Amino acid sequence: MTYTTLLYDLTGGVATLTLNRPEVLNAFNDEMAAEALTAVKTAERDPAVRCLVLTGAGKGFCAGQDLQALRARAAAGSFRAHLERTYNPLISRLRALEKPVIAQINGPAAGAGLGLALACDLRYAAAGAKLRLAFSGIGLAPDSGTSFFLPRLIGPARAFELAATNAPLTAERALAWGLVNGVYPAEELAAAVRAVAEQLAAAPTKALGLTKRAFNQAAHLTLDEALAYEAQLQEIAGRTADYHEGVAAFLAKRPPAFRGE
Ligand code: T3D
Repeated sequence: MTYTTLLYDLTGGVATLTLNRPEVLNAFNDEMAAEALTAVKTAERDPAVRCLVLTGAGKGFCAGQDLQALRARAAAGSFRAHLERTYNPLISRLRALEKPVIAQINGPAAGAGLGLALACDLRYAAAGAKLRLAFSGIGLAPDSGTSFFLPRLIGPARAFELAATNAPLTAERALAWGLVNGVYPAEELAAAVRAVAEQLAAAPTKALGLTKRAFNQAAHLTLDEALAYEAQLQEIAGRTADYHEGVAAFLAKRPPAFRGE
């Protein structure tokens, strides 16, 4: 598959999707949204992919919707139709992807770009990187899953404050609030993320996928429902080759060699 607005690399079980419109801080046009969805589906289908990293080319992670493109289509179509065609399937597919997904936030993340990062399982940011909801800055309401993820991650009061004031959230404060998992000097970020990604790519992929499924479901289950669902998922995990390898390795006092099967 050839992409024009992003780069896609697969090395050592880690797929890296790099948004590649650096002149606009990797803001989304429709083509990039479509290509990002294709790349996520490719990572989903390819058994060689055992971890996915999302990042941006140049100085930014992703500045959200390209505002030039937004203005150009303002007369033509509804927001609703656009969101249903672009960001909604992307965010939804990313969240449902049963492999670990890491956001490598190398610079500003705003609007739908922040939504993209929030839909990932782990977030690591460059020191000084700024996160901004951005929607109220242009008179819009939150979309791209930000209204779902942000209050759950940092609480409704902090989330509303960010949404209403459009204040930037620094990577350092995001770390203190539990929104990102780590902050590194910009020049060390890629190596730090790569180390985590390689560790996850060597993990029992199916078990991690089921972990995501469990966490996603648990958000709207009662305890008893969650317990029943866990038992159901464990039945699936217990039939994987990696489960047998994990137990065998433990008993043989050797490190497990998980194959993601
Ligand atoms: O139906 C629908 O599509 C609705 C969907 C909405 C989803 C959304 O994402 S809405 C939110 C859209 N995004 C924004 O409003 C963010 C706008 N950008 C910013 O607020 C700032 O650029 C940042 C906080 C992201 C970064 O600030 P800073 O100071 O680091 O960079 P900058 O100088 O503002 O931007 C650098 C360049 O990127 C600049 O171009 P230039 O002057 O060098 O030629 C700037 O215009 C361009 N740029 C940044 N963001 C966008 C953009 N160009 C187009 N669209 C952008 N979103």
